[in-house]
Amino acid sequence: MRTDDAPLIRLEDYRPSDWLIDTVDLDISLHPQKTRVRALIALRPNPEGQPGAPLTLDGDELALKALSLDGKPLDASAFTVTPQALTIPAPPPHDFTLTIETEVDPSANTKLMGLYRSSKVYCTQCEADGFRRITYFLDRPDVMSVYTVRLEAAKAEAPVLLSNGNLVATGEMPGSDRHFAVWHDPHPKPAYLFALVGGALDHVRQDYVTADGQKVELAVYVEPGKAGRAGWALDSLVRCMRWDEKVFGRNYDLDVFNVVAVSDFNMGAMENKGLNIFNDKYVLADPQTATDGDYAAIEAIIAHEYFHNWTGNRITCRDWFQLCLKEGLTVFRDQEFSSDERSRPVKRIADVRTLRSTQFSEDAGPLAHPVRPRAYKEINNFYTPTVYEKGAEVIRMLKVMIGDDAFRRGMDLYFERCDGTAATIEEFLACFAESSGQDLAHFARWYEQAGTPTITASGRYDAAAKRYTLDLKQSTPPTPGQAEKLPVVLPIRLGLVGALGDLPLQTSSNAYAGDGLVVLDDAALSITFEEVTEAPTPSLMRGFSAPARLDLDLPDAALLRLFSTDSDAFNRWQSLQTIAVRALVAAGKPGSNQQALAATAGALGAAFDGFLKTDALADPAFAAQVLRLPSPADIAREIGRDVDPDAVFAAHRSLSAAIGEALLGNLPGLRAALATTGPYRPDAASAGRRALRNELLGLAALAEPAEGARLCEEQFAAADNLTDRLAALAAMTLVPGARREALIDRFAEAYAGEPLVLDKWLMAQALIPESETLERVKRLMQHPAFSLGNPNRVRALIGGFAANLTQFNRADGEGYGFVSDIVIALDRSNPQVASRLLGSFKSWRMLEPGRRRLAQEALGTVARTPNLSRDVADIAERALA
Ligand code: 0A1
Ligand code: ZN
Repeated sequence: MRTDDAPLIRLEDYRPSDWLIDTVDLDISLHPQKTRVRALIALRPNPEGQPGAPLTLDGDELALKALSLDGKPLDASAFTVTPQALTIPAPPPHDFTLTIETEVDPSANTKLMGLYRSSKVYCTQCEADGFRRITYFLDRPDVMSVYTVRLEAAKAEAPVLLSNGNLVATGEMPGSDRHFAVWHDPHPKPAYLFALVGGALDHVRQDYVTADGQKVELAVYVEPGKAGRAGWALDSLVRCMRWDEKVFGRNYDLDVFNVVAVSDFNMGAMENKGLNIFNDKYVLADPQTATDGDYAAIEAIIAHEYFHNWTGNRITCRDWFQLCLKEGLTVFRDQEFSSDERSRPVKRIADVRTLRSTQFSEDAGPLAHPVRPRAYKEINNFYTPTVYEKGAEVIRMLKVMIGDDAFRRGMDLYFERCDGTAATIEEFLACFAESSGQDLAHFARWYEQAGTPTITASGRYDAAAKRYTLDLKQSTPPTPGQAEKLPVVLPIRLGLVGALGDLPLQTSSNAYAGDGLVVLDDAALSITFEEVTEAPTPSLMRGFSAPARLDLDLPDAALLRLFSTDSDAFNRWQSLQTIAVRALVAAGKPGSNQQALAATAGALGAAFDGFLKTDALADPAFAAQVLRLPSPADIAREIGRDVDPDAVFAAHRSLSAAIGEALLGNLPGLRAALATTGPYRPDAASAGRRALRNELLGLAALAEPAEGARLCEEQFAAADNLTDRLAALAAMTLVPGARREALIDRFAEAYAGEPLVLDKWLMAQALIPESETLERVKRLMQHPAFSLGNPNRVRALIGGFAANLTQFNRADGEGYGFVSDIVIALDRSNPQVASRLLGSFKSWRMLEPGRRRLAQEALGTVARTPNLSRDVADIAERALA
């Protein structure tokens, strides 16, 4: 179906289901091409639905083999069936059962939705609407059922058989090579949380006792031979389970918790009840095949999926418009977990970088949508940075607004009141209104209104009266379908910084909530602080207290002062970023004066140099963040219109190289001091040392290419871990020439047979900012390490290229043509991966006219392709609207 024909699904049209399904008994006989599914479902009229309504069950590419009602075959005249739906126009007006037999071909399933095979392992992905590819069902999250699942398979092919809940029986099938396992999940759940796994898998396991004394068997299943790489995921699981007990009072609720890693997966991972299925990229780790970043991501995603057990599974979503109810909240929870396990300021900085690069850019383009969208054609296109990351920011603001205690009481109330239900944002917010006594009606606008607000601030000091007045304004630019914007509630954490640190804050303004918090909930606000004994420097939006842009015109000297004196680590980091952004925005506009950039390079170089000589070694992870400039894509987004990516890149390059030069004298000594000793350890402190050391390597490669290349070779040869080897490769990609090509080849030899490592190798090459890169990427598509059939390979090579600011946006349009051709080809086998790739065009409107026209043409070519999936057609249509 073309998207123009696809119905627009609206939040306001929500109606409860006319029918409910209390229990589901699945009997699934696994076979590579002919898997038989028998579903016995117990239906009941919903007292909240329409009495006597027909029954329509969802399907997707299904083949019905048999159907009976209350055990008796149903006459063909009593129902209609297509691959998409099974309808009984006049069902009995009371409870009844249906037994539905379907046959599915998991080997032919390239969409990786429903039941499919990944490297011979049977697995499922049912969120958002994949269950209907297994059997006809009421595939909507507010229909919650108790599942009993019998799995049967050839013993040799699938010695391991897993499903949700607890294992209740296993056995052999007499006289055959087959065996079975029966799983029962006592917790009612929506179909999207159903899962099964069957295959030859190794595992690591550990016993766990919950805070309330329940014994749980934990296990992580991986491909044969990879159990040695599953330990970190298991260790992370144990830590996040303890953390959820301690911080949110949440205990686990089944006898087993299984995690399975598969190599073909559309997303990161999935929170199926008691049986989380993961992209193996977010499970497998050892020092030789995973970087520090991978270790941190595994820890975070294991936690994310585990935390869904309460925020998502025990309490699920009424409908898909409420997606942020589980996703924003669960991202918030995993961010907090990582902050507690690692460094809170460094985690915050990393998260804000991600938010700005992914969500702010989404909000600024044609795909912008509210945290809770009002309408969609294809829900799979709404697993976005806005729903996830901005959704988490909204929870974070809520906590700041009502305070830690009321937040925890609100969460407790939510768990108590909504447990076992499919809930809404309104029900969630009501718990916090109650726990805090605050009216959250205005705050709720964050869920409805798209776009990134800008806070414009300016300050005035009256020395005679010892008064400091801050004028604050907010505005939000229009987004598709929302031309007019209203003010949102902006919690602004702030301090007034004097020569010796923070000055006391004294004001009679109602907007001051105490504890350094000002709430801007109107279009404008003036707030005066009294008894301010010296001219202060304002430090606003401490900890990035709202997902907004700040427009505050502080001179470089004041920002440099904040860098050395601010008590807020986030704003120390932000101060130097602001200096860099401002200079790069000015220098990145075509025909701009490069003189100012040289002055900034001098100032930043001196600040970095001084910092590195004094306190950088005390917190190398923070220092690495300080040294890492905003990316060229960040600068392009800040410029916002008529962007020439080459000009932005050139400015960025020249600033980075100049800063590198200013640091050269320091480099050898610092790199030596930062070297880690002893065997590789993935902890945050060791990772921080490597991060700073490798940041310096990148600057060296830019400042002094020949010496930088030598350092890369030396580091590559000496390293005992992937983090340092990959950093050497990445730094070397900045230095064109034979030595680079030699290192690229050495890397491929060293990691032949390691697909996840070769993904990084593919991506490093796809990101080379040179005009030969497109040819290189085309060549790499022929490399045995690449396959269009595997989402990780596609994201690494093609997704990497699409993230290459200058090469994707080549002035001749070849980058757009290449990516759009792949989107069209991929759409036939895997629409979800294709549509995500097409999302790379989301910032096309900010480009200069030449590129804008070429990008628009490429999007038009996609949009006009016959038989597009709903996923791709929807993105193309909205991107062009
Ligand atoms: N709920 C998962 C994300 C997810 C969504 C859709 C998927 O199907 C293709 C897979 C995973 C999470 O938040 O982790
Ligand atoms: Zn999630």
